Amino acid sequence: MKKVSLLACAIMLCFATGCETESIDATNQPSNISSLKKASKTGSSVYVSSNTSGMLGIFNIENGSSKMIGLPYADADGVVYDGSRDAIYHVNRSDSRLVAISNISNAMTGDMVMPTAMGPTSFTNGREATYYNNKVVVVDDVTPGRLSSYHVNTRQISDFRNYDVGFEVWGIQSTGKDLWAIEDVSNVLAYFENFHNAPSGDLPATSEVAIEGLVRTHGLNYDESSDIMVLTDIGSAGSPDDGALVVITDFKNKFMQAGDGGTISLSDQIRIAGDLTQLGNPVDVVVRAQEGAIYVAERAQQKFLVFDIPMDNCNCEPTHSYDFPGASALTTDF
Ligand SMILES: [Ca+2]
Ligand SMILES: [Ca+2]
Repeated sequence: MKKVSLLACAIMLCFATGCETESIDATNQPSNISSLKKASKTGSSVYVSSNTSGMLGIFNIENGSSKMIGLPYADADGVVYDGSRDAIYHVNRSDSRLVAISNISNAMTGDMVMPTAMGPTSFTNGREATYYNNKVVVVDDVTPGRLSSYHVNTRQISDFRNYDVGFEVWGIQSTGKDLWAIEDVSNVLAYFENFHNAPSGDLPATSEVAIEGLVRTHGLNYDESSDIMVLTDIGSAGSPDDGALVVITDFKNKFMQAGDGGTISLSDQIRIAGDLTQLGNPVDVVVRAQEGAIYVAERAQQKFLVFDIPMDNCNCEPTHSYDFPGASALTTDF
């Protein structure tokens, strides 16, 4: 990783973030969450993309520190962490390419990092990304939507496969060889069984389930260890204060019960919504039951937010709220 120390960037970012050093901890968790079986933990960082600032935020949830790293592109979206290489793969929307940035945990505030690999231009409107087994899948938010899969490492990113899924896509996540995807401008969650073995071309979803009460979803994250799915609801894209989070516990069973074409009802969801939540257009989310926390990229309010996982519907305040201009996507290294 090439570094150029940029004092100006650091000063600007202190301005943008207020150089917050608030501690992010995980106290007062619901008992059923804190008693979950502990999985092995690899890191303590949340990586947050911006689609306006040319900055990557790295927030440490153990000690509350944060770092702001400069990038040679202003507009970024999906970000994924590769623990085997200490690298991130980042959707560079300015140049419509997936890029790799290595030694990411050694980057310091004010550094300008340069990608160590850059993929081909095979998407035009990149959004979310997900990682599985040396491959990164990138959403191309065109109509109808596409998914591009790449072979990745820190030195090379090459085309692997391309899929036409027949609907506009925003959030995606691999769980093993399978893939979850949300249908933009709808309340529908799609599941592609054995996605990573499918050949290029038209790819219909294995099953599609509607989420009752959800207006328009963008982000999704499934925590396999606790079987919790969280979906974001941006409400109206033009309204900056009507966002929500939908938490679905015992998710796999509820998804199977609903079946293809079915619905997960409001009574099977926990909803975080209301004037205390600071949610307007939540575009990406990560849920980690081990930390009892939900991490959110909130685009309309331009914030990185952290919530406790609630037991019931609530108009909850975030436990932490950081100004983050252009917040567009996030991931964790744990
Ligand atoms: Ca909204
Ligand atoms: Ca994400």
